[in-house]
Amino acid sequence: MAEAPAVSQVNQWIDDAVQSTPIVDLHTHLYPPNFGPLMLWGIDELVTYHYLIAETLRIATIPYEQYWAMTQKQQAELIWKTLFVEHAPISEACRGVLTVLQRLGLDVASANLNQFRDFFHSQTSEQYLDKVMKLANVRTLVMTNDPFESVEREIWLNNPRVDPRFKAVLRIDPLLVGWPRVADVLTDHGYKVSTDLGANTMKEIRRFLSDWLDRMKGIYIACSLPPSWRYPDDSPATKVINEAILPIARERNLPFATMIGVNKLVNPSLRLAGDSVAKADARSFERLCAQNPKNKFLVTMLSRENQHELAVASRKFRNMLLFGCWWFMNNPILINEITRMRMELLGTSFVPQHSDARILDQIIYKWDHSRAIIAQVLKDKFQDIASAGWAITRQQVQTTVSDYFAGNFERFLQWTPN
Ligand code: FIX
Ligand code: ZN
Repeated sequence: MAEAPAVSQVNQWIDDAVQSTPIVDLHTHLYPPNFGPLMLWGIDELVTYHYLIAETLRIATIPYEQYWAMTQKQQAELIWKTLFVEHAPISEACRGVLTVLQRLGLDVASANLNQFRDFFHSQTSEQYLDKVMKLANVRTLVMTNDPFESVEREIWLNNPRVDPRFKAVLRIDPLLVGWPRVADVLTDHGYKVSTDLGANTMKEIRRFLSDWLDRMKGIYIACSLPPSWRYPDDSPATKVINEAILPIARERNLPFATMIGVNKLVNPSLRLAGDSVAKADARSFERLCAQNPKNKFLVTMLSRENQHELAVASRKFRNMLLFGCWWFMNNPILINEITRMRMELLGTSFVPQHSDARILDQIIYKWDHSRAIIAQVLKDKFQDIASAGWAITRQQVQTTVSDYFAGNFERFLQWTPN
């Protein structure tokens, strides 16, 4: 009978694989240095991340407009004083800043914001990108590229060189939830559309999608959807999905990614920090998969209450790939709960995490924190099968981690639904 490896040996294999396997980060808001103002990095960006703005303005109860009138330097100093000096930085978003500083080798205990600033001022964006991707052990950053955002649109219209470590994604929320306003924008951009959503308009929306997928070399089409989203129904969203997005996605064998459950701007005064969450309708997503078997779908949902039914739905539809612990789910307690549930329901066939990083430095902490949790869950799951007599091999551990961190997503991109 084969000698079973010791628990400590298996755990070492897991730690080695989790730390050494490069990641394909399949949803971020990051950009390469030549995208200018869109590439965010450094301590002042880290500290003024919208998660920390929301946490600060609960405590520093200055008028919202007073905060927005500050310079970013002043905003960072207010946030630092409020969340890191006057109070313990124990939230996940605060802890993340500390992890980044620590992994960069800075004197975290000094709590000296200006000293940290000196380090970042000594970096160039190009060298810092290399440093951060190496520290985070991330090999590919999948972007979120919005042709309705004027600064980004201008950059793309000038045919920018895209660092091969970055992959583009066509993000099209206004096409689904922005009617009738989006018709004027499309018209201004040279697409002959009307709010009647007739055949000619659908043809023009397909042309819009094709133009931008070609321009960006987009690897999937993405949107976020509110808790109220239903499919199918008699809304413009269903018509655009059925007559424009899905035909183009099938034609190009691209996934359509739906990120479901965000309540936009429940507090507009917080701007990007003003979004919230509510339970969405997973049945609508199941119908999207069931009624379009020749399409493939990436999916993540924002509400904790949707996670179990979504994992069960994933067992039913191989044309969907479940990914990540999105946004308000991206906290250790929920990453742990959901990753365990997904491993128990889906085994190796899902993508446990994405970073959703908006500031480059964040991939260091978002992946450090998630790697530690994923490793612990794997140790428990492998120990469970070892206890049942299974002979675990190093290769099996490595294959599992490689699938989670890159392989499942990359194979899904290649696969044609049959
Ligand atoms: O819709 C999205 O891509 C969300 O991830 C963002 O809008 C959100 O602000 C975010 O960055 C969450 O982590
Ligand atoms: Zn995002």
